[in-house]
Amino acid sequence: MKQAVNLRRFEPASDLVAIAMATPATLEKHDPAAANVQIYTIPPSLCSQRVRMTLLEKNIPYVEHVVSLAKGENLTPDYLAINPRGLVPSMTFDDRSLFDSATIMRFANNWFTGPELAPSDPVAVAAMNSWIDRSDDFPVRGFTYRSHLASGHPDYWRVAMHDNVVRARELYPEFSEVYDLKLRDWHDLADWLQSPRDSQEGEAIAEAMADDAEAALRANPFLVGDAISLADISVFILFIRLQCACDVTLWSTTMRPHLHRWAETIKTRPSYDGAVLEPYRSTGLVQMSGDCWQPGVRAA
Ligand SMILES: N[C@@H](CCC(=O)N[C@@H](CS)C(=O)NCC(=O)O)C(=O)O
Repeated sequence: MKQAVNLRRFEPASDLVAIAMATPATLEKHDPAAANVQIYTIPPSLCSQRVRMTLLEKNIPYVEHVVSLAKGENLTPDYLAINPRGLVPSMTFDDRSLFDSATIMRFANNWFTGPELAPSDPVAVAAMNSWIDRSDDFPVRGFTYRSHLASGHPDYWRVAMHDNVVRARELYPEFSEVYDLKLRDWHDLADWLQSPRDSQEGEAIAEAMADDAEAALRANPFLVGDAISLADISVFILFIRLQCACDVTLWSTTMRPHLHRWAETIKTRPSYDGAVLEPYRSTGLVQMSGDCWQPGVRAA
């Protein structure tokens, strides 16, 4: 049976991916200041938030390029040379490029000097990787898009993920394979939105993850130990999106108190402001509501 190709889970074999997946303690580290790190993002993208938060936690200086999905900049041959699936985020450093947020996070932690964001115990490393994979597999786009449609804001998504792709397919037929993959992905998302069962399943997965996180945080200050790791960054960025922007309440002062304490602690870190709030503020894409943010309407 032919295996379905997943647009968003794509890690071609390469030396950089191998470094990303290696056990951190065994690797020689490099000075990020000499590496000319550049990232390609869109401010509200959850995967971009994860990468920014990782780089900020590692004190890695970077230049950020905002890729306009509205203008289809992610679909041009130039961008496809950096990210063959036309997705954000991507990272370039020295003369190399790398994509997929989890791979970038792992690579940045393994390759560059700066605070260590992975535990040293191999069992805890496996637990960290499992948290990263679980947050990667979560159908967050469906939740975000559903909330976006409910907000009454213009439907930027259809333009970015359908109309622009159809146009790009006419302009650059040599890339039709990836555009077809993207159009199929768009139809899968549309089907998800029509399926109350899929969204109920998604909510059940979120609840199960939150229960597991509560148990882990009862035992330790962070998900896999005493210090913040890539697991916390991955899960926090997902949970804060669900909690603040998608009406999926995972914690409160009375519900899952350890998760609540953990989330409030991470919100005080400068990397949260730098990775999530500031990019929203600077593009007019955030509205504060209580101590939480809500995506706002895109500035004209
Ligand atoms: N597994 C990929 C997923 C990347 C992804 O889905 N990026 C979204 C933004 S969060 C995107 O580029 N969407 C535009 C599109 O689908 O064309 C990662 O973690 O980097």
